[in-house]
Amino acid sequence: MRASTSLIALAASLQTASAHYYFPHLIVNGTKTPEFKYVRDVLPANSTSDYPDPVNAYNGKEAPVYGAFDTSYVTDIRCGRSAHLAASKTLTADILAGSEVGFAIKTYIDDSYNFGIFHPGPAQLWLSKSEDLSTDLGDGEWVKIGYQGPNSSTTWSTDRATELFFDMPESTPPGTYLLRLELPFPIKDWPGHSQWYTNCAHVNIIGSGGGSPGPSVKLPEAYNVLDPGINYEDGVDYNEGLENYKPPGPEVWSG
Ligand SMILES: [Cu+2]
Repeated sequence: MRASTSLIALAASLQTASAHYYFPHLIVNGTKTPEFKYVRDVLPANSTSDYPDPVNAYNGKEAPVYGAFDTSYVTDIRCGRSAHLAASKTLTADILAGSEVGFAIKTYIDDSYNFGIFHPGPAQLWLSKSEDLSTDLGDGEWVKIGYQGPNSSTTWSTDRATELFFDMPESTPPGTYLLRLELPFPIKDWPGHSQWYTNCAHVNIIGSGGGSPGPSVKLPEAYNVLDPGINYEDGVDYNEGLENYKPPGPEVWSG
């Protein structure tokens, strides 16, 4: 009994320390594409000096970026840690407007430590039109095109998911875009410590267009540490009052 109890405790601590996650696989036409082929590669947290959690022994690519939107590493919130450095080597995937597009998870060690998305929170998908993906810093206009929030007052639709799927709006104007997946892990009464799991793919949208995507915002300027979607308001918490949860950012444009 004793051994199994400590094994459970060990598993729980590993889960907390090491089983963070990232989303290096774009899913197009039902096919999971190779790691960081169409998604911008990111730097591991232990490669940067300003990472605010030096006690975490597992500071790889899966480690979150923290939502202190006023610091020097703030651009990491857009596409992941130093992802702009990988812009020129990231390939661009063709996506048919109106089709389903997805992202698949990866965790730090291997799939036996894959607990899926275990930090409760929403998933949001964003597009930013890009003239040149190889140099784009993500500092243009962003439009939210997808949202997966709570599915009851106590649970999240993203809970334990290993793949997330969205519809690319049918009237999206054709062209090249940054496609950004974002999973904030909101926090309560600890501004600046929300955790952000974000990755960006390079995509070329094909279709007849005709839509006018909007409203658009700049990221992370559209965010505030005290936004109730990031820092829970009274009555809302990880697993309660979720019927009142409002995600950060503008409303979804669905084409
Ligand atoms: Cu965590």
